[in-house]
Amino acid sequence: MATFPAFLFNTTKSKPLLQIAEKVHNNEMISDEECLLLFKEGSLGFVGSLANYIRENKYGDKTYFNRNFHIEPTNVCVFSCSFCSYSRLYAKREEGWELSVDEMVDIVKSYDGKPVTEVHIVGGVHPKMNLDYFIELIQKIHTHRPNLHIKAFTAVELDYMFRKAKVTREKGMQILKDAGLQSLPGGGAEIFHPDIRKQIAGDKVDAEGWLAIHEIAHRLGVHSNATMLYGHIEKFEHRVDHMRRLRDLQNKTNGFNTFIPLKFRNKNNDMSHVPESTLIEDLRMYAIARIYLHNFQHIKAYWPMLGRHNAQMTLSFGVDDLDGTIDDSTRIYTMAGSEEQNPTLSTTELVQLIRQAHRIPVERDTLYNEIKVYSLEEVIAD
Ligand code: V47
Ligand code: SF4
Repeated sequence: MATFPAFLFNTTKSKPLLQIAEKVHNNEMISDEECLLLFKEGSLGFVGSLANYIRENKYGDKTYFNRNFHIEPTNVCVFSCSFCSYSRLYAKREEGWELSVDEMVDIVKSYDGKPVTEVHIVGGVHPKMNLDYFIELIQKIHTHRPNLHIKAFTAVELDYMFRKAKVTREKGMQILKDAGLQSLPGGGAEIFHPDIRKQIAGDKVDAEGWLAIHEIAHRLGVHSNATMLYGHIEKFEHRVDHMRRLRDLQNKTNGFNTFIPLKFRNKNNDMSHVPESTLIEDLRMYAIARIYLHNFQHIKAYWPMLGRHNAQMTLSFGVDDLDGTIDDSTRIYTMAGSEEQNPTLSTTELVQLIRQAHRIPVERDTLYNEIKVYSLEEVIAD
């Protein structure tokens, strides 16, 4: 049991903030209004102390990571999200790539004998890569390495795939599950509120569609993650609205594994004029997510986009999980201006990063079953 930061009761002057501290102390959920108040008035020290208490109460010093690798089938995309530095349908078509099923299976084969537990497959929405194409991909990967957990396709990709194939979302999801799909990643959520969504991602699946696809997946026993793209033109109200919708769905299904706040990066996209959030805002975002999303077991930081040293800091602000190991060759963030131009870390380096933050590294599988707890002295073989 972690010790509650009781000094907050003496040092906090604002009565509404005190009430929030009391709720956290009593393990009660906070309201939307209280969440908004945290965004508007909660200092980094205040929200950080509460979030760290919640995190340590749940896991102590344990910090999770998994050994995964990414496959990006294509960066060609029929949509045109204004924050995206990645899609190459209309502009710079010559920089587009399209992998064949066999090329992707070859990538999987290149990890034969390596101790990876998950493949994460996400890309642009290619007009010609259809449901049959992806069924074949999932089947071939699953046949080749049945123990490799396949986490694939955002709700945006799935919505397009199912509509094109003229199958219901239920049927489409069942077919992919039968082929070997086991989890959904959390991308494509961006900001749910229509006032913002129509400005930054107006032509792809809306909030209701994104949530419906995740609900269907959860009902079929396919767990998923949830993200939020923050720190651009949205207001704090939109962040609260976004997290409320996720919290409500989680109350219904309990199918989300983790929440991943994604910091907007402003290079090489149509929103380059929008300044990026500061580190203080980033840490407050993680902490407030940990406080508000009481029914989410995990809060994850994706270090390739935050930068490894900033990601280390989030471990004191509510985050219990660091993503991005082994050979994270995803290009979405390097293209969007992350300072991590070479987003790969060996397991040794990731374990060191966690230890430097005075936490205990724990390798997990996709569903957060613990594979290995690393002692402080142990030397790791990659
Ligand atoms: O939906 C795109 C984001 C997401 C930018 O589920 C950008 O385990 C910042 O969802 N600045 C895709 N973000 C990546 C994603 C993800 C990543 C890691 C782990 C998991 C998981 C999911 O990337 C998109 C969008 O929100 N994104 N462009 C940008 N300029
Ligand atoms: Fe396409 Fe995804 Fe980029 Fe939007 S964020 S343009 S859906 S690749």
